[in-house]
Amino acid sequence: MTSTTVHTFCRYCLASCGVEVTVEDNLVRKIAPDRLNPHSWHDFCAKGRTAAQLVEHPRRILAPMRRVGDRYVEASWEEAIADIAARMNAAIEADGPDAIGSYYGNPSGFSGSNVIFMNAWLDAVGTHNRYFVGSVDQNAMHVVAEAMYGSMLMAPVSDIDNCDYFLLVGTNPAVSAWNWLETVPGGWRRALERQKRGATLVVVDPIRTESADKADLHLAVRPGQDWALLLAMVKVVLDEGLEHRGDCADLAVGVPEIRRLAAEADLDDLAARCGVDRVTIERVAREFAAARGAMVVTRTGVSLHAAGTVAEWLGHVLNVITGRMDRPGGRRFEPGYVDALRLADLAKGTTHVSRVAGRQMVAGAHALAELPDEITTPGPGQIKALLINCGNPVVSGPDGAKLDRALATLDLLVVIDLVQRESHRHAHWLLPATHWLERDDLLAFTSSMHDEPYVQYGRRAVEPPPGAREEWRIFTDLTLAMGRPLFGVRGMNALVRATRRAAALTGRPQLAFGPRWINRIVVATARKVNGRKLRWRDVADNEHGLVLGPREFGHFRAALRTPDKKVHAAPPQFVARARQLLREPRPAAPPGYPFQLGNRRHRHSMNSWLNELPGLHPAGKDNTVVIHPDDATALGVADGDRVRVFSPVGAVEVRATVSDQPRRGMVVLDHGWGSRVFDPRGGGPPQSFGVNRNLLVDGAALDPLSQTSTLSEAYVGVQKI
Ligand SMILES: Nc1nc2c(c(=O)[nH]1)N[C@H]1C(S)=C(S)[C@@H](COP(=O)(O)OP(=O)(O)OC[C@H]3O[C@@H](n4cnc5c(=O)[nH]c(N)nc54)[C@H](O)[C@@H]3O)O[C@H]1N2
Ligand SMILES: Nc1nc2c(c(=O)[nH]1)N[C@H]1C(S)=C(S)[C@@H](COP(=O)(O)OP(=O)(O)OC[C@H]3O[C@@H](n4cnc5c(=O)[nH]c(N)nc54)[C@H](O)[C@@H]3O)O[C@H]1N2
Ligand code: SF4
Ligand SMILES: [Mo]
Repeated sequence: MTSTTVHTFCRYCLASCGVEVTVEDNLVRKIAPDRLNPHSWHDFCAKGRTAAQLVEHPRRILAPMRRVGDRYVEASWEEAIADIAARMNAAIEADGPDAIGSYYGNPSGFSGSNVIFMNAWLDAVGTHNRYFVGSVDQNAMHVVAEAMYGSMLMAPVSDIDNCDYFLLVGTNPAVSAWNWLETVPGGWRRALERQKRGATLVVVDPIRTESADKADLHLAVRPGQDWALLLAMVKVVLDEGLEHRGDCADLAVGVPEIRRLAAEADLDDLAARCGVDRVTIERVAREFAAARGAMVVTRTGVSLHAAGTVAEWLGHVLNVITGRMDRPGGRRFEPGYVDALRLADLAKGTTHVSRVAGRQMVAGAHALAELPDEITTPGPGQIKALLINCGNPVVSGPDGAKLDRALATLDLLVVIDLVQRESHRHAHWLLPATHWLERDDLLAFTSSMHDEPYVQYGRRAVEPPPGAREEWRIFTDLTLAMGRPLFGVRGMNALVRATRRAAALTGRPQLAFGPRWINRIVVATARKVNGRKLRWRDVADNEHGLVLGPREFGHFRAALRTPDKKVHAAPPQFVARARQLLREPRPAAPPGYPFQLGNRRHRHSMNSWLNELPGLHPAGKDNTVVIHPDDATALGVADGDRVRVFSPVGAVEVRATVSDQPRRGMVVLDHGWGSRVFDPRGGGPPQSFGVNRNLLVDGAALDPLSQTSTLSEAYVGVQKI
């Protein structure tokens, strides 16, 4: 038996841990951290260690499967592509390109070729009905970056090793690792090392999380009210003259508008809104401004709220006015080897107002919350066929029951995934994808999110099952079969066919047009890093990955995409929304629904898609509703009791855990559970663990600026069963 070792990186989350995979006879025997990886193995976790369990999932889809009545039968790829192409073309001929919709989820971001070729197909079709995970995740960051820095992809990267004051708002890096829209390998460990050397860690979270437990100060903010907390801190900084004069005058425009806004706000009112006392707010603001290196980091705990964009914005404002941009210990701009901002500029052309809700796209897509009505509302532009690529929106998005009902009415639902999950139950076609262990990837477009200039070519460790295909191939074949020009560029299909013929004639499959071509072009046109031009050989020869040079400062200003090359500190739409929030009464629970529904991640969960695996959550495969002891007493609920959690749109029954981790007045139910895993090959009963807490969230409630669903501030009631 031959045993080989492959060095690659885990593509479950953006921590991108370098891994060493031991393979015997095309089977993964072991996955360990790759300690020779110079950048990214330090967050290595059980999800990466057990990654082969998804590869060998007993319910994995191994060939295209077509729905026949209430069963699925295997079909060839030729049949699948021909049928899907014909049905999509018929829908387009009858109703126009918007009859085709697509939703792509988080894992698509971990395959460069998936995203590129999916867009090639979308542009070929010409549909505006594009939906993606951003509206249940990071849209607020895109909206803020676009308005302040001129590019939705201009994500500032944390310079942890020089930081003296961490203000972490709505993030739990002890569990989630320091990632998403930035990759700071070992970020949490590095922050704790700084803390040992005297840095202060402040964690703002309504739950006393694993991260809050380690903090010097935990501010148990009222959910959804970070905007008030951050505005109060901005106010203290400006009122007390603690701002960075140089940056306020020279790097940024709009600081006078912020000053006016802050002057209109009252510190006691803001403190009452966010539930953090005024003295503490003043102290933190002063310490933050005085620290040599400091950063505010905001993430999903901020964004999944109605005021998410305003809070996200004010976090950036606090960094800007205290001189934290592009300075040691603050937030850098990492140019990476690919100019991702230029590519994002190219995508700016895609704008569209949605048919039913009448909203503009955000980050090139419409809000997931709009999808059900776009499927069920008759008229020109109604979605008749939908493709789900790497997504589970019934579980990850709001009011999954409504989306589920809508999906059932489609003429055609096509799913590309490894297994059939909750959102896929009405699928007409299930198309089997490959796992990252079976696929080569160059994640070029996230190169400016790494906290040092870095490149690694993610190699496959094992060959995929013969019936599985990479998404890029599926999208290319579908586009060719539909007879529409790949990338929307005339002549592309002829080129693809010619290269495929050449590949067949010469017996060299790599000649066929595909991601290899794109990767070579990306590397050939890469920008110089550290004065050095990247060559393909550098990428190919360094299986552990390659750090291209030291972290550099001084790229931020030149990279700004605003016309005047300044940070726009006070985009008028944000200021106006903040004024509106200031005028609104303090939020109160509606009658009958006294609790705010919080959310956490678990180290061993990846959104909705690994919980069922045997190696993860061995102690108990479900989620429980966590209730503060005082609230539990008032409800007559004891630890372990079964309770009903209900909202105006749904109800779930779960076990209660009594714990003083959450704030009083909130209950916590982890997302990602309650997603059935079906058995299209064996026909066995669906497996399901835990409950889908997003069934309780009303899809109509959105942050108006980013169209993000308010997944972390729904109001619910709790009853003992
Ligand atoms: N209440 C609440 N809801 C949330 C969140 C929250 O914090 N609270 N978090 C939100 C966030 S941050 C996110 S990112 C979303 C996630 O939302 P989604 O991206 O919609 O859903 P996932 O649960 O990530 O499901 C991903 C699917 O992709 C499949 N998959 C995995 N790898 C591949 C692959 O390589 N190819 C293909 N074709 N399929 C693959 C998996 O099997 C799974 O079915 O959920 C959001 N929802
Ligand atoms: N183990 C694991 N790691 C992951 C993922 C995973 O599913 N599992 N998902 C990956 C993905 S897709 C993403 S986007 C990132 C997300 O990374 P993070 O944004 O750090 O995600 P969470 O761990 O959910 O932390 C969010 C925190 O916000 C808090 N919160 C909720 N509401 C509020 C509020 O109103 N104000 C404040 N201040 N805090 C609030 C929650 O209690 C929670 O502790 O993690 C990535 N890493
Ligand atoms: S899932 Fe775990 S091993 Fe994989 S990249 Fe994320 S932190 Fe690393
Ligand atoms: Mo996410």
